[in-house]
Amino acid sequence: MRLYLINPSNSLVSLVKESRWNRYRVWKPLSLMVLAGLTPQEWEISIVDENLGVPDYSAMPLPDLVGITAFTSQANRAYEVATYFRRLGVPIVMGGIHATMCQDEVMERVDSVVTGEADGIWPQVLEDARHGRLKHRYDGGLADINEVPFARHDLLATGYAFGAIQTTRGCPLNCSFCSVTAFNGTRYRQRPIPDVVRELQLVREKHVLVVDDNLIGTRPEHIARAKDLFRAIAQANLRKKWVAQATINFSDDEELMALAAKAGCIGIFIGFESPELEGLLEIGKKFNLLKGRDFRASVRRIQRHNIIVVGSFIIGLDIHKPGIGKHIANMASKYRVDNINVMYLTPLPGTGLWNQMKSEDRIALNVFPEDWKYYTLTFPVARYKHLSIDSIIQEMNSCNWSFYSIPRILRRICRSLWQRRKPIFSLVANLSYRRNLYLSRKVYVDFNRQWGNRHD
Ligand code: B12
Ligand code: SF4
Repeated sequence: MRLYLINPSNSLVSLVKESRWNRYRVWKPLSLMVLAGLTPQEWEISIVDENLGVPDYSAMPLPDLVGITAFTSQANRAYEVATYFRRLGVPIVMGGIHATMCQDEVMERVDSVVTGEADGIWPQVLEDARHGRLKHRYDGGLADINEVPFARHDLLATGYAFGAIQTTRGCPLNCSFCSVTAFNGTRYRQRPIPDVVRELQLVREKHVLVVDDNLIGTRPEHIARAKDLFRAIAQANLRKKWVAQATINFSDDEELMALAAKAGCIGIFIGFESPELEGLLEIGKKFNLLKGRDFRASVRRIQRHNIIVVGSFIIGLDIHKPGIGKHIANMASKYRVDNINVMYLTPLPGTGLWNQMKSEDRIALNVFPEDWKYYTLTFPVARYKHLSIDSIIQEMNSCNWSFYSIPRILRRICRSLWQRRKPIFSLVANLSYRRNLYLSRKVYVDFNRQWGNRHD
């Protein structure tokens, strides 16, 4: 039995591929590697990541089943792939975040939809497919991740700078713009530490992305577990270098940071989202509100452990007025983060923000499924309170061009040289972001021409 597991190409990545600085920004589709790990041996598996190049499917042997994953922004391409294989009589199963949040839309376009986490249900789906009795819908719910087989790191072994691994799922914080709590639940579930260490040994790349939404969790016992995990990784002496996502609370515990660095942590991605208290309240990111938090001191404490800090911010909150772009760039520079990633406030299906904006008729790009391709967080898809489409794009540009101006990049490189913190890494990351700004100029002109009038 032959199974293709396909990650449909994403418009963002094709943009990214236009620049050679971006080799470090194409990441492995871990979901498909996890599914492959759950697949019985009688299936011959090929994982196709279209972000590395779309293969000539007609030149490949016909599979018995195709499984497709998709973030919302990949939904259109997912349907194209599904249509192609369905015409040839091959059954299609689609799962992942978009299939879960928009199951009715997906059910019309594929043979079978798997909602939720597939770990528990996937073997049954395959068994049903083998006997020609696929159901139209399966629900995996929230999986028990205590005893899942390891992801297949031997498949998709080349073409990426980073490997990928997951150690926890779920987040209790439920920020209004984020899908994680709706999808993975409020309970913070942790994989057994020995499993994580053994799986990490199977990752072939020297550099690894830990995909957890918040590697350190929210409670003292979560932090204790993170410390144990770091100790175990350090002790196993795997010589991996890894990057992960965590809250700013990471900076509050010296032992935690020291252990992370010892275990190979070289970068932390932190969602600052808004420099203003009102902004954080608006999106429900309560834990960033810790009284008296000095972000610059927090960032510096992390950097002292030779860990790079990437800060994520959002433009388009109801409190944002013209000038917000420069303001965010200035605040991020003041915090002295090494890089920023700025996104448009985007109502993703299934989130609190989606419900709110839908009820207020503020979803501007709403011809679905066609418009999903703009839900990359890099296009303004909503009606923003004080910013028109032109002005929000201007704010985004002014934020990025200001933070990634040559003098500011040079200042950051000099600082990392002075502090003996990975100046080359910092240079590559800064130039990669800057190069993308040139590419996105072109994209925004096209976007504006095509869709600007829909925002009014
Ligand atoms: C790692 C990650 C990335 C990596 C991508 C890695 C990749 N190529 O897959 C990077 C950094 C590139 C990235 C980029 C983006 N991301 Co992202 N990302 C994540 C993150 C943190 C983890 C994903 C992961 O690997 N999970 C581990 C695997 C094992 O879990 P899983 O993917 O959920 O898969 C399970 C089930 O979903 C299901 N399943 C999945 N696929 C399939 C397929 C079949 C056939 C079946 C049966 C089951 C099934 O079974 C799996 C096992 O249980 C998630 C948050 C999260 N917790 O999911 C956000 C998340 C998926 N990302 C999100 C977003 C918005 C983006 C961006 C659009 C934003 C941006 N500009 O950065 C881009 C778009 C990239 C793209 N390709 O489209 C949103 C997606 C929301 C949505 N509705 O689409 C999420 C949920 C975060 C959020 N804030 O809400 N991301
Ligand atoms: S943004 Fe981060 S903290 Fe907030 S709900 Fe999503 S994963 Fe949790």
